[in-house]
Amino acid sequence: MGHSGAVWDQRAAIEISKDWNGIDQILLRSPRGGSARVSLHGGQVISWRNDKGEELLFTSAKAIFKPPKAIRGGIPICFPQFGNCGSLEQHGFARNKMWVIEENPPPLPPNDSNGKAFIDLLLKPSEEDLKGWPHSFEFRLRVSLAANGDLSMISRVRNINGKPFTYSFAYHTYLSVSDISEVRIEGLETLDYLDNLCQKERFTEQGDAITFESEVDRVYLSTPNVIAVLDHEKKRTFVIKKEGLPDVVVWNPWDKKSKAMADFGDEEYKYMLCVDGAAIEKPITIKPGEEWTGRLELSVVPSSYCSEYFDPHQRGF
Ligand code: TA6
Repeated sequence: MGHSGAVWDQRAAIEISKDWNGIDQILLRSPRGGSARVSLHGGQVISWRNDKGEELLFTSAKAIFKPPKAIRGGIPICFPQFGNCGSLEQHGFARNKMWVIEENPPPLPPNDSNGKAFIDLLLKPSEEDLKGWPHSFEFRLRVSLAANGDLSMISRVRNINGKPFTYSFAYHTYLSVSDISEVRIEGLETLDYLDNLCQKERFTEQGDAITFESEVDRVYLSTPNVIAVLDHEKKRTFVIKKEGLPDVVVWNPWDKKSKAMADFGDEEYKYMLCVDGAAIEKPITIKPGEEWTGRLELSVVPSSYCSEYFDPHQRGF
């Protein structure tokens, strides 16, 4: 069972229930009314609501809630690959597997528990899985909700004494926005990116904030650990803080691709934007006994459209 290192009642902070497929979901509550919901299917965060109960993550109205297909939305965990072809699924298998709750995982620093409602999940490869990806790993995921409503995800991938293995990773974060044509991203200016619409060719971003007028599918490289996504209409900014995740995927399918996805509404591109903390350009290699950690923290702050106070080079955590 998860824990709450806060003063509020643990029972009120964490609830386990089953979805319509009989799969366990964990609801984390903050004392001010915020919440986050995690499914054991894929270890996927499927909802993150603010104190007013407003949903902050996008989930398609046409999402298929049928394992093993990952639910289109929320924050799928993409591991051990992102976007490659080959024998594995495009974004790896972790988001299509059943995870389990781990009662007593190896400890994290106290700051990762104090004042938070959290749940610890674990994914280990089955014999079948090892046939497809012959590496013995333990993937621990802590999802936590702070008293102020901030959502944190901490991934720890350990190499269980096999041989060294290499993987890519992304928190495939579907943000809910009010109108994509009035959204801007700050913090990626002047960086190089790989453009998935041009055979992953490398380009350099221009000098001001990124805005959206057409399909975008890019991996920004060597990015700062703080990125801001400003939603003009809602006058709110998503602040994405990360550690161990050098790259940022930015994806909006726009109209043509939206129509081509069965589990995505034709107009839904207007109301979502994927901004993923990731490790893609330089895949991660861990030796036997080593453990990698990738952290993501999402918060929402009120904002004016041009956030003059945003400093992308401030420390992430
Ligand atoms: O770069 C993001 C991306 O790879 C896009 O090309 C698109 O495929 C998107 O992820 C969605 O992937 P999914 O597997 O969630 O349908």
